[in-house]
Amino acid sequence: MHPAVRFLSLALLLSLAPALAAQNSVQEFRLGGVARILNEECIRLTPATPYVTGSAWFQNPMDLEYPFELTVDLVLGENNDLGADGIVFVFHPTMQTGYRGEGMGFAGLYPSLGIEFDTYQNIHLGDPVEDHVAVMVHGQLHHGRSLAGPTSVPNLENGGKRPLTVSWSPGTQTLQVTLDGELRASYTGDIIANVFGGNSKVYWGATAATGRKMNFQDVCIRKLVYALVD
Ligand SMILES: [Ca+2]
Ligand SMILES: [Ca+2]
Repeated sequence: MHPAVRFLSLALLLSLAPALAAQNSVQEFRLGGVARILNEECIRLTPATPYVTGSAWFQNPMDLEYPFELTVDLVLGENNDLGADGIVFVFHPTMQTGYRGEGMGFAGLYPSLGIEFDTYQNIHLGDPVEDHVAVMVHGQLHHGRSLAGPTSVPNLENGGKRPLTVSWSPGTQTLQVTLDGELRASYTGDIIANVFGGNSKVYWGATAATGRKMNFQDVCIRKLVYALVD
């Protein structure tokens, strides 16, 4: 879309509904790699081209001392047999993009916590044959090091929007991952101390990549509930 058209339509939207001005928009994300704004709700992390990587990071850091509930839609493309590689929902101290292919833009990010939505079986990483969800640390893709999962899920690559809610309760130290209305992964532990070495302020975002096989892969903003911190 032409930038002027996007500006006009957003301005029109805000004039019609002033309350929406407080909501979050795709403009608040810093894009890396091949990621591009698709429309007012969605960022295309990767197009369906081989060997690319993309990332979208929310520009303000999150403080894990406070609870949050982040709801987005994931779109994992429409190539099932020939599709790859998937999207990772990531927490990391800086806004970087990791390695492509099986790395899904997450590999190499240290320290980090990532929730993967993996659409391609890499046998040497312990991937199940089905699309799957897992909680990973430090950009390590092998499931022998996963904090939770892998949990097999029905085919993710049907072109549709998959609602994802990631929530964190510092009181119970529980991270929960709900996809398509089903709780698919849960991890309880001291993420601040054990993953981030005592640093509670991290950025969050989504990364994705393709390899020899490919898919377009998008993240769309739904509802972000978090504490405003300095
Ligand atoms: Ca994989
Ligand atoms: Ca699939």
